[in-house]
Amino acid sequence: IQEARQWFQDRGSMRKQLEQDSMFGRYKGANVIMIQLEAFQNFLIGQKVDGQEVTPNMNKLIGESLYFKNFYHQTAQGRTSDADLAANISLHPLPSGSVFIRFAQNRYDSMPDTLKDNGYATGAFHAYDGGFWNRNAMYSTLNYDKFYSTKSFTIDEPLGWSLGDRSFFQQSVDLMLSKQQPFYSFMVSLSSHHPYTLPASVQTLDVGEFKGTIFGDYLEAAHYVDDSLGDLMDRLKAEHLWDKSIFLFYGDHDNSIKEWEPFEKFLGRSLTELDRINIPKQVPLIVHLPDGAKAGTYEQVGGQLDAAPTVLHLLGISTADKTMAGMPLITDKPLAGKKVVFRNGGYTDGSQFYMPSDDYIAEHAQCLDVTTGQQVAPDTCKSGADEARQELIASDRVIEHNLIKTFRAER
Ligand code: GP9
Repeated sequence: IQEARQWFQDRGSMRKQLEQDSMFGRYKGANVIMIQLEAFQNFLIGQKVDGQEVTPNMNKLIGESLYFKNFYHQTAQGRTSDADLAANISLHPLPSGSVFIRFAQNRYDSMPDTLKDNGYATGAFHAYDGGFWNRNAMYSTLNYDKFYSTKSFTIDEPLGWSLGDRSFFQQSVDLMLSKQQPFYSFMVSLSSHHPYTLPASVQTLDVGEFKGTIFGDYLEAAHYVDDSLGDLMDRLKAEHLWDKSIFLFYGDHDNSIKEWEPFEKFLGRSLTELDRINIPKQVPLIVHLPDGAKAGTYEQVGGQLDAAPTVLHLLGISTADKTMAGMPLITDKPLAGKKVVFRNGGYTDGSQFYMPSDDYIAEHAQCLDVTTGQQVAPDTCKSGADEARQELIASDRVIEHNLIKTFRAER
């Protein structure tokens, strides 16, 4: 308990120091609209297929937003629920199972709970069975005012597992409009779920040589999601919410397509060792600030655990005493030495990338220099790997022993 307490106190002190930063509290009182996009990987951004942009709306948004191109998902077996845990609770998933299912009764220092304490109306939106990934129980633990599951939506655009994202986003805005401001709305999309087959009526991209393949279907689904997101942004502008809200989205996890050939064809090059690590792990993080400030493409590494600390930093809500493992990414200066830690014990700090052996990526552990893409002496990654292990141990202890309850009792 003492070790875990100390680890999180140290992390909280690091965040405390950043409260001097000019971005801390710059958007105090803004609404927050955060979207978790199903299986949405970073390699799609800015790419074309047969001359057509796959993500035209996102590409355009990047011109007026912060785009983190070295942003990683940190999920494990709990997939979508792990991404939600990482982004809203800033703790790591466990080595097995889903925290949403195994530890839904714990206390957590979550973004919805923290925002509610600060006067926000909070809502989670996902047009599917509320029991999936145990969301009903977990969202009640996280203290959302309301979880809008499939029962709250009219299925007027049946697609894939449920309601199409286009209608899902629009109906979610209808629901948001009935809320007091400021609000926090967390939306979880679904239309780009494996195996990605959408009806011909919504396939508007000519995927050429990928037609009839799962990779081609994935591109179609991504294009549909991008288009739905474009409609959502137009609607938020029309409703005068756009310039009153921090709007951000990230991908939840990889697309489970475990062959490299279509990626190589799509990207028009053979993949390096580093590509094979990065492609399945990188998801986009795009953040639009109410005044469009700080637009640009950022090299700073980050991961899903950084989402909640980033948003709370912008709102000027201290996370110094929160049991969160992430760090704010939107600050005056890039964070020196910032690491993204993965559930398998791997990490990257933007200079090195350490990956333990993995059936899919490589047979042996790899310690790569990110600039050259070359293997370096394994010892180069040793201290980083030790720190990654400490972070995972601290996070696991908190979850497995419900330590936030203990820590809160001590406050
Ligand atoms: C279902 C959705 C899918 O509610 O979140 O989760 P996944 O299968 O991607 O983990």
